[in-house]
Amino acid sequence: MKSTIKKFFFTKMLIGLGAIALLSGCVNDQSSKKYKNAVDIPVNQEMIAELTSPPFVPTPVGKRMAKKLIVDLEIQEREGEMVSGVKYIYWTFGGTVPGSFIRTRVGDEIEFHLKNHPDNKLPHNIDLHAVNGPGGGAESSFVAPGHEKVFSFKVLNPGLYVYHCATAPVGMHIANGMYGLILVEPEGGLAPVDKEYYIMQGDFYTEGKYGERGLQAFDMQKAIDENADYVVFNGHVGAMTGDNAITAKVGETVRLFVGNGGPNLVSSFHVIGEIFDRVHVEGGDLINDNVQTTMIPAGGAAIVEFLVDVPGTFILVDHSIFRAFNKGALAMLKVEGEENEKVFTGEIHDGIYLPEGSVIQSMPSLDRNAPKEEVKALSFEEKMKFGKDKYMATCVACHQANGQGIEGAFPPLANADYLNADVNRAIDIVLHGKSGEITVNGKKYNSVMTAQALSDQDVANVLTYVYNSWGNNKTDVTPEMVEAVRNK
Ligand code: HEC
Ligand SMILES: [Cu+2]
Repeated sequence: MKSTIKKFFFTKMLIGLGAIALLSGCVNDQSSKKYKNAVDIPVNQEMIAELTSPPFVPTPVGKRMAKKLIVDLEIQEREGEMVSGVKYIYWTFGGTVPGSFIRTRVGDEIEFHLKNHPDNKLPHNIDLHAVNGPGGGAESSFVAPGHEKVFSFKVLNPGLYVYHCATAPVGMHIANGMYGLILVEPEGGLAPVDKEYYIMQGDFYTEGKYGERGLQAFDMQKAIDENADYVVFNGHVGAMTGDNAITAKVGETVRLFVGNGGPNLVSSFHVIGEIFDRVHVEGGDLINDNVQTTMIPAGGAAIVEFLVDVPGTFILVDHSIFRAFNKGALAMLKVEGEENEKVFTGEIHDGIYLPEGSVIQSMPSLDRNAPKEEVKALSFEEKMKFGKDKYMATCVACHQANGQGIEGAFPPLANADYLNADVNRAIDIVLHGKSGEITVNGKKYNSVMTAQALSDQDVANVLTYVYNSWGNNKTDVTPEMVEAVRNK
């Protein structure tokens, strides 16, 4: 009797163990299924991807079979207008900010051609968040002006993904507009809607304040401080207002592909007078219904869908509201159709946020001459130490840790003939910036270094460090020398 019971339990245990083993086998299978399937989806034909400029998106993928999709994207560095009277040099994927919209499906094999226009000054690359692979493609796509790089990847995960440049200094490339969206449709496509649009937020940092006229250079310090002068949809103030507003008719369903390039700020995306019927949270599979404001992280996205019930002008904002009304994060959706007593009446004048009259323009930009620090005599060792700290905080992003620079973009400071030939010229460059063609160690550079907001003592320290490192000529730069150049 006893032994029978024992046997019974023993058998049960075995069955139990077997079941656990079976179950866990099953679970493993399940979790890897999606992934495996996408990898194994066959592609047979080739097709050139349709790319569109914001606010438009390519035609839906829907039910088409997986293909080899050729994406041809050209990087262009070009001048644009941030707001009327304010010029900015944008770095773009495809000539626009955000860059061209790419639309693909799970199972596609993308052959990506990244072209860097010969007139460009800098090398660039692309990191697509839709890629499973090192750097999201960044490592394989680093491309100098006048060159083209080709790499390919299998599209595995559905969703809405950000792409961006990841060339050092990464923050600067993103801040200049190098981001866009790539949509990966699931098997069978997305549910059809009447209108689809592409909108992407970005924050910009300029030497002048909001609205200060003229060509405005990128301001690294403001970017580091996350102190944005402009927060905009689609690259500049007013990109989607007035005549540029997106449109729909009463009763239509609208789908917005919303991205946030950053580089710094998180968006609280909201449409005044509308409720999002459906939000694909963070651009993924999770659906949230009846949402007022959805969070779009920097380097993230969301898909929002809603039916427009009444005519009117609907205002799209970052609900961090000073950004909307004082920094540009405002767009418009104009809905036409049957009048209705309960209409939302948007008595918004186009351009209320424009600089004319609405912004104090008399603010001076960073006054680099004003606060002259007390000149303390530092020992050579102290100058080297403080100089190195300053170098690592200020210059390293471009000239690199050992002063080697980046060929084609940032000239070397290590063993540099240009630097060693003329110390006053070097001081002048740090104080006032430098642009135009120069030749350093036999290689040509034609780019822009912005003026560095440093005190005379800091300039002396950092240059003493540079001159006494990496095989340079050991010049000891004093604050008096810097002051003399500053007063010239
Ligand atoms: C945002 C990128 C950037 C930063 C930051 C930067 N530079 Fe430069 N620098 C450049 C570029 C680009 C040039 C070449 C400009 C041109 O082509 O006319 C340059 C040129 C120079 C030159 C002359 C060329 C040479 O190789 O000797 C010196 C000297 C120099 N920088 C020093 C510095 C020092 C010191 C710092 C930090 C205090 C600094 N730079 C910070 C981008 C930068
Ligand atoms: Cu770039």
